[in-house]
Amino acid sequence: ALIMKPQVVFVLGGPGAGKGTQCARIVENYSYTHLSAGDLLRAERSREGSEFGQLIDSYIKDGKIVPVEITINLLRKAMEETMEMDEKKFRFLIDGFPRNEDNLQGWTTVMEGKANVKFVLFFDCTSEVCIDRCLERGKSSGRTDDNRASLEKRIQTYLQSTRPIISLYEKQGKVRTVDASCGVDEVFDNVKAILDKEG
Ligand code: UP5
Ligand code: MG
Repeated sequence: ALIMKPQVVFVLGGPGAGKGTQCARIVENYSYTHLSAGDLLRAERSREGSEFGQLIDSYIKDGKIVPVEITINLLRKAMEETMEMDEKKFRFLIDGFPRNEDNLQGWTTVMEGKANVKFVLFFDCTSEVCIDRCLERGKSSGRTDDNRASLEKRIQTYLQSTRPIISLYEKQGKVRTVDASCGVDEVFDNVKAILDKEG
């Protein structure tokens, strides 16, 4: 069978910017498979017999970025499994990755030539909006990092490590920026305009 090369859109933005929410909307309307690196890490954390459970747990609570060897394997496996189940599913939204130099290097090492990064969808809003949304969600999410102490670290990590990655892609003309500070529907209108243009 002819196996298509995976087509990837990296979805980036601060904690709580709405990456997961908008990816869910995209999946309803376009032929993309959503892979959240954070969700994959949280699933691995609670997988029986995982050797990385404790490490992932402490990194997430501290808002630190897990070593890429772990994350890239989870992503690669998820992409492979998706394409093995349905060869038409070769378009991926990779949500919350790459977050730092280490992530980017790991991606390049493992995936260069094996997947095409089409562009970066960047959900842009202020840290205040990010914090408010995560604290609001924290009332019911059960996420160990939706508290003020973890959030401060997540924001710090985002500003120090992830923004430079977005800037790097920006220099390559690969960033599509969405104003993420408005309501969910309005943000999605903006997303649609981009995806309809990019195909
Ligand atoms: N909400 C969403 N959109 C809204 C809107 N337009 N108006 C009002 N409210 C809106 O949304 C967050 C909350 O806001 C929700 O309650 C939603 O209803 C509301 P969501 O869509 O979940 O935002 P998202 O950007 O996905 O926020 P998330 O918290 O998932 O972002 P993070 O990037 O912080 O979390 P992630 O799961 O990606 O990573 C968690 C941790 O995992 C990281 O801190 C890190 O420790 C680790 N990690 C790695 O180490 N490596 C990786 O590659 C990935 C993660
Ligand atoms: Mg998310």
